[in-house]
Amino acid sequence: VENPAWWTSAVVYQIYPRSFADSDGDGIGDLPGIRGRLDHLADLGVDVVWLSPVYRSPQDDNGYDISDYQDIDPAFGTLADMDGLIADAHARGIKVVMDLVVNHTSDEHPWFVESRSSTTNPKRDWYWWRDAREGMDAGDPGAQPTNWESFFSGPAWELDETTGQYYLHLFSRKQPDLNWENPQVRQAVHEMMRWWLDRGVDGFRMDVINMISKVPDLPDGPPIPGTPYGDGTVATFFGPRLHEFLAEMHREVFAGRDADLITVGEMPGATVEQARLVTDPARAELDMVFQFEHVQLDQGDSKWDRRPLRLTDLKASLGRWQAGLADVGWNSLYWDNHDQPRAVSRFGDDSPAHRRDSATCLATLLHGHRGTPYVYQGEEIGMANSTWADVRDFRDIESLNHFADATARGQDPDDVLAALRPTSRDNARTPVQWDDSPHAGFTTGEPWLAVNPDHVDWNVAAQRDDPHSVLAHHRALIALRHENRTVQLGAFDMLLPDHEDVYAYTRTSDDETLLVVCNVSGIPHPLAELLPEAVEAEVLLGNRDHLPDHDPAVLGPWDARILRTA
Ligand code: ISL
Repeated sequence: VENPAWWTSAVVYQIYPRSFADSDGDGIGDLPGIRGRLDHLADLGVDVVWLSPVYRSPQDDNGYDISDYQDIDPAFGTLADMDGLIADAHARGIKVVMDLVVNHTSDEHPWFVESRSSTTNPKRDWYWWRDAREGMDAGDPGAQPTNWESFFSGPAWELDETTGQYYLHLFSRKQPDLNWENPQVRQAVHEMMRWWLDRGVDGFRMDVINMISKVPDLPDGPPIPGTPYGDGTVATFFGPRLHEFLAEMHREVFAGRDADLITVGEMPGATVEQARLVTDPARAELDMVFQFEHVQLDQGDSKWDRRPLRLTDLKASLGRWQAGLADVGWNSLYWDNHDQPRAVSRFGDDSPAHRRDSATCLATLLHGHRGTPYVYQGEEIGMANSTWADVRDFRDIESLNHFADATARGQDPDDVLAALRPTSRDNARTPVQWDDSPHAGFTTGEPWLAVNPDHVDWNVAAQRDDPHSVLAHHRALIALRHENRTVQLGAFDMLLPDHEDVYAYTRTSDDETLLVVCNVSGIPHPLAELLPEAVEAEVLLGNRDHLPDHDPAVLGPWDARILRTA
């Protein structure tokens, strides 16, 4: 690569502002809270901060339902706070990326308020309005215009009494989908994006951006067994005009300034081939995408049904993405975000004996790949899934809707609760654990979502000066990416594809070969037999080499090493 983009050596840190740091004691994290904790991010060494939405919002989906794209929600602060945050971050060399949620707005956005007011309103066509299914009356069971299920349970259509038509909402009924077929919609979005870039924002993470183009006649989807619904994703994921819309956005918003920016599109259902098109620099669409294959490998029939991850499946998947985007395009690398349960609980082992080592092992495995790593708040200290005694402990609309829906359909509430515990998005959303004080240093008030009781042992303050902490390990991984060109750009080759416990690969550049070897299990494995060249190799970074029982020839439980073999 001649002139690699700056983000090929960058690490991004995701903040979920609601749960990061509360400055005013209302129990909700806010922008001044973030400003007060920027030194933690500078100390970690991240290059970019991505903020989940802070725009004005009724908070039906914690800000992913926006009622004013050009204002800050009072719960988070003001535009002046945002300007101050951008300035403070820039002063530390940290870029700021905003979440761009433009597949849908809030139903309280003035655009939708106008659109719903009459069938002849000039903004009627800014959203997807349809009559009841032919031959049926509006409001009749099954009369929705298509058979699609919303991602948040129930039908994807809501009848609006004002005009007797239905509107489309792939997510909650308070998140109506914008109609990107209408050029006015696209222009309004572009204008808003330019306004933020002019304000100093350094890029966007684009929420479900692969859903903005729909198959225009909105066909029914194939039936989903056991439900009255059909799968609408065939008509809503990667629709016919997606690439056109992204290229147009690039021309209208990013052209001329994109060298300093970073754009990442969240794309559920993305295949390698689609991601390759979207991230091919010659096509000028986006820099990288978030794909979901690797976080669905432990799913059964639905996201509420979990089975153990088979490491061989993970290797096959991540390996295919590494190969597919090797010459063209770029990967983003993540385990955790605000929608996923905590990786250390899900793919690692959060029991006291293995929590530190499995958290550092997973981080090493991920950060060694080619791509841009994303660290989700709390991941850097090994935050784990929380404890949920009762359905009333949850706050997430997806979890609460699922509980109501599944129990209404006759499932045993205890079973539904048991399925929610390891899967709920709220596992990712408990407040950041800054210290061992009653609310973990997150707030002086009552937190909006209970702090994980384990914060007494797992918190930033306890790890900051510990050279072997999960935090210190992340710091080292980030520093290594900054200084090592092979980590940034070296070719990726998977080793031992059939081994059930050991994940190993090389990264190769003209100068050197790095070997990353991770024991993704609590059972020791004979490294001398598996990869003899690893035993004597120079250790760039290990997670267990300080332990008295460490043996270079044996991979201990959750042992992870980055080695230089040539
Ligand atoms: O069900 C899914 C698709 O198969 C999910 O992956 C879903 O599409 C994904 O979680 C989308 O998430 C994003 O958009 C949502 C919001 O609730 C999430 O927090 C956000 O990350 C709606 O804006």
